[in-house]
Amino acid sequence: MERTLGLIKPDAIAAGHTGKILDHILQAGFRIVGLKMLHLSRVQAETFYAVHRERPFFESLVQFMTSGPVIAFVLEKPDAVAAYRDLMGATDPSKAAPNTLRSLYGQNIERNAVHGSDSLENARREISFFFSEAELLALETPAFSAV
Ligand code: FUP
Repeated sequence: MERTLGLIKPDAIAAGHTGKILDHILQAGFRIVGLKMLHLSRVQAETFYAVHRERPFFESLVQFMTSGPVIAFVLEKPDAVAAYRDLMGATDPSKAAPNTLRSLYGQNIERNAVHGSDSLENARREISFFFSEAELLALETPAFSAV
């Protein structure tokens, strides 16, 4: 079993897509084990995207990510990191496969509706950025047979 960190970004929340995005994720078989809405501060957004600090789009990305609330969630499923990346689609919505979250709800490469961790190592870092252990459900254990 694996966990990954997802965000619904300010553009998708403002456009009223929150319910559809969460339903799409649940229908794809993910278990939501933590969920919260928060408005990122500039320092939080800069820290979250620190790996992109030197990129030309960094300032605009931070402005966008602090322009309204985000919804952060932790998803659980076998191979969750790769499975959720597949569900999201490519970074640029115009290049995302049909019926992916970014193709359905993204506007452009910056305002692309959702985030998902890109590796298991980043998933661990991003989950602990948003959630304490006490805010997450216990790991799902396989149902055991009565016989
Ligand atoms: P992804 O992992 O698909 O979210 O993509 P990246 O880590 O490459 O980029 C992180 C975020 O930076 C994207 F979600 C949106 C933003 N970005 C831009 O605004 N412009 C770009 O050219 C590339 C990324």
